[in-house]
Amino acid sequence: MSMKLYFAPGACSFVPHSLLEMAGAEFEPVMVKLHKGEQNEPAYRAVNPRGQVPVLVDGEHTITQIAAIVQYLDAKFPQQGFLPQDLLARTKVLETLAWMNNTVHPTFTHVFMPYKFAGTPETQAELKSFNAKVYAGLLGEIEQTAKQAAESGQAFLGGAKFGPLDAYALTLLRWGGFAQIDPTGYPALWAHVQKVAQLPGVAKAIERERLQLNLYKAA
Ligand SMILES: N[C@@H](CCC(=O)N[C@@H](CS)C(=O)NCC(=O)O)C(=O)O
Repeated sequence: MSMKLYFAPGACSFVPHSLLEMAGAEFEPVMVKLHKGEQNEPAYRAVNPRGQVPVLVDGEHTITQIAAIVQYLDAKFPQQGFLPQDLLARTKVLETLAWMNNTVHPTFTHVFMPYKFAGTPETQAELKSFNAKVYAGLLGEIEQTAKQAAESGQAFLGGAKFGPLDAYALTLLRWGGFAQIDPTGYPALWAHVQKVAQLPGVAKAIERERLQLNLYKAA
């Protein structure tokens, strides 16, 4: 059965995008231009009524939400070891994945799309500056994870193999550039992200999305 991934360049859909490429999966990448509002058009709402990427379509099945897509791809490509086999190790990876998805990611959304959370320009400006600081602190937590992994000789954030935490960490650190956060201020994470970016499948997803890793520009 053929798969399709609806993605937007630089968005959180990079997580399943890089997993699919790492698995060498056959899939059709379908680009959704969020800046042009394509996610709100009826054609896309028919795919995902919530108007978000990523969406994975596998045959007649449509799956949304990174946490669900990741578990689906892990089961579909077991040889990749995207999630550890060991129950506790797997649970801890899912714990961090949930936190990245339900805490770190929405904090950035308050910086990038403050109009989704407040109506007045003043409140939006306050949301933006306040959450940029919160976001810098949350990236600091991921820095600690990367540091611990490096110090203990663990190749990837979730264990010995590349997985969703590595792809999400790359995405989240990259987003920091939009919030005036210098990625080099997180040395272990920045080193890890640069290493992950060179994995052939990840590099392929980066190339398709035309991503620049360091978006930071000093004010
Ligand atoms: N919890 C969702 C988050 C998805 C999400 O926030 N997607 C963003 C891109 S990173 C999006 O499609 N935004 C479009 C919009 O809000 O208009 C998931 O895991 O898939």
